[in-house]
Formats: sequence, structure tokens, C-alpha cells
Amino acid sequence: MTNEWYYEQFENHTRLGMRVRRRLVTEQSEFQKIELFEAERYGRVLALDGVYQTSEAEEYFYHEMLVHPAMTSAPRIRRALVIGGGDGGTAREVLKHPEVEQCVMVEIDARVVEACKAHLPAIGTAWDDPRLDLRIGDGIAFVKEADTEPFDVIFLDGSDPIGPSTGLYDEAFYRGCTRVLAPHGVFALQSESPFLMRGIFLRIQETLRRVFGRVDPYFGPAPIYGCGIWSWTCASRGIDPTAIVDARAERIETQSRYYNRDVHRGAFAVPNDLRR
Ligand code: SPD
Repeated sequence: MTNEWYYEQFENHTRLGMRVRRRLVTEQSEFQKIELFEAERYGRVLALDGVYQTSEAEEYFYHEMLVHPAMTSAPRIRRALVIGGGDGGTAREVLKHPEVEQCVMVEIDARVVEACKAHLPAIGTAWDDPRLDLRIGDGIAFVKEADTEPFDVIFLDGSDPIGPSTGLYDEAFYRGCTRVLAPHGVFALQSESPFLMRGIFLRIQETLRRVFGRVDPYFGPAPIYGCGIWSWTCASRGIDPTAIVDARAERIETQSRYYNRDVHRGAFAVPNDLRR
């Protein structure tokens, strides 16, 4: 045990700190600073450019909530695309659905994938699934240029809008997603804290509405992000994300720690101040 504390700081008003037991990786990749360490209470933790990304103890809230609302309500889920998600948690949840025939994952930073494979095997448990097609490359270029069969579901598992993730919040990127998404498809993304990053959250909603037509934000806990209240959003050309396909949800509930149909329905309730 060291006396080191690791802090993520939000502008000049809030810090979230963890006691570090042991450092595992500290390196600068071509794109960002990668840090992996063991922390009291949270297990192994990944931070990029000083921002917590995932921890063994609580990652299931975030990954299950990013993936299963879309996977249990999209009309089809045969082909999935994951942009980002270098720790492997999002692809793992997607591949729990047996209807998925192919999951293409496009992650920009090979070093994040390598470090997570080495140090976070409890999170990335699907790296060897033959349905996973992992490509190291730029997700923005992929959605703009790839010559691909359309996807039924797309997941954006990026970081906050700093560093290599900045372009993942632009209208141009969302338009690229519509290019590779089937007409009946659903785009699900993490959309920041509705409390601590309210401006970004609202901007994401407005931009998605312009591009897709229908947007449904939903809310839940993410203990190590911001203030702990997080949002995700489903965007589509008119798919109702609360119309749950029971057979799919029933099956996934037996394998999930947080997600179930009651949580799913409740998560789409929009609090009054955000509704306004
Ligand atoms: N504030 C950090 C938000 C990070 C969202 N993505 C995390 C990646 C987990 N797979």
C-alpha cells in the first residue's frame, strides 16, 4: 500500500480521489496518457489523460447500461459496431447476446487495448470470441468512409470531449453513424453527466435530434464518473427504446448485475429540470 492518492479533477470545483495500492502502467501513447493502478475498494482502475474510465468494482453499471437497453429493444441485433471501448467491457456485453453474428470494434489506441488485455482480464472477457472483429483505427474515419454492410446497433464508448475523443461529439461524426446504421438501427452512446456536465449533455441531445430525429436519454449510476449520476442516450429514426423484447431481456437478466427490465424502464424517466 502506498500513500499515493489519485485524483480526477473537474474544472476548479470538484475532485474524486482514490487511494492507490500499486501502479501497473503509466505511459504516454501516441494519443493520450494511459494509467492503470490498483486502488483500495475499486480494484484495478484505468484512467486516460487523468479521467477515470473504468474500474473492476463498478464497471458493470456503465457497460450494462450502455449496451442492454439498445440490445433488448432494437428490431434487429445481428450486426453491432462498437466505437472506442478499448477496455473490452462494451464488446463483452454486446457479445452476451447470442443473436449477434458480428461485432466490429474500432478503437483508436492500440496501447489501451494491449494494456487492458494485460491488466484488466476481468473486464475484457470476450477478446477471443470469434464474432469480434477488432480494428485499431479512427472511429470517425470508419463511419465516414468504411465500405460496410449496415449495422443494426452502434455503440459509442468514448471518453469525455477532450483529446482523441473530441470529434466523437460533432454533428459530422453522428452523420457518419447514420451512414453505416441500418434504417431500423439504434445508436447508443454515453452522454456524460446531466448534472456536472449539463451543457455537454444538452448539446449532445440537440445535435442527435437534428441528425437522427428521435432521441431518448436515460440515466443511472456510474460511481467513478463525475458526480456519480450518468446518462446514456439512444438515437434512432423512430425506434422506441422502452419497447423491450422480453425474450432477449429475460436471457440477459440472468447474466447481469445491474440491468433488468424494471431498471430499463425506470432509467428512461426524465427528471423535471431536464424535461424543461
Ligand atoms: N468521464 C468518463 C467517461 C468515460 C466513458 N467511457 C468509459 C469507457 C469504459 N469502457
